[in-house]
Amino acid sequence: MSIWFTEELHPYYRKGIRIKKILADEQTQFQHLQIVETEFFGKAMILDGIIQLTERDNIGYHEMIVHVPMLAVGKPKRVLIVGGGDGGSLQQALRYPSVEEAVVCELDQRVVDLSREHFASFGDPWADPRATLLVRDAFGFLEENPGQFDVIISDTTDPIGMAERLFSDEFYRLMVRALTPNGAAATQCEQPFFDTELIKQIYRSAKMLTKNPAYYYANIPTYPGGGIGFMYVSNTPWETGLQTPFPPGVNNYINAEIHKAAFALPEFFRKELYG
Ligand code: SPD
Repeated sequence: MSIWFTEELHPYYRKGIRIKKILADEQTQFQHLQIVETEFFGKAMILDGIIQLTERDNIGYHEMIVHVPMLAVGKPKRVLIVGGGDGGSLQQALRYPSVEEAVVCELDQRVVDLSREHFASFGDPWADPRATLLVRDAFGFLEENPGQFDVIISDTTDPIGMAERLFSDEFYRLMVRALTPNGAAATQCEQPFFDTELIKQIYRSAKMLTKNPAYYYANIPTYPGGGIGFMYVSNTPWETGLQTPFPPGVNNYINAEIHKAAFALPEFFRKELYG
């Protein structure tokens, strides 16, 4: 079998990847979950018709969303991952010997189960005794845990349906409240071309809550527009992380130059965001 999977982001934009085989296809309690074998990108996870990750290009997403705030904090001890049930962010966070506990707050147990089955390259981070999985909504957990986490990673789906709340001012307020005073967060923050207004709203919110928020970007060919951005949210400037050595283990995307360059924005968008 050889078919094209097409993701239509807007009525004026769609992208496609060629698929060899459908490996899993189920309606969970929360969403339509598919795992497919693609022609070029290895296995891919698709949720409600939107590509979440592929074996070939997920590393840029996971390394950038995790290492930028972790390096800025230096020696983070407690890490919270909101969403992230596939385990990719958890794998990166656990590379830091300073981490004593990494909590993943994921709503859908099936995302965890099917990822463990199909994405062996994540190395089953769940087996690490420092990892805790909470199958629950993140809002309540954040409310119950003020000042508890050195790093928070919001590794979510797009702001559609149940994930929309994770892009709201209220979520950012609770997330910053759950950080330690010098803690740092990074959030999945969409695409400058397609989501300018949303990113501006999130930046405004982050700026009210912390001293040094900033937007940065990574190239992920299977995402719309070929990449995705992240909001760094912290009182600690992101540049602090440039002085911190990378944790043990292999980087496949981030290096010192990429770390710095990711914060350089194209002029049209820099003006929109920072004025
Ligand atoms: N447009 C798709 C964005 C997907 C972001 N979430 C990826 C989850 C990987 N852990």
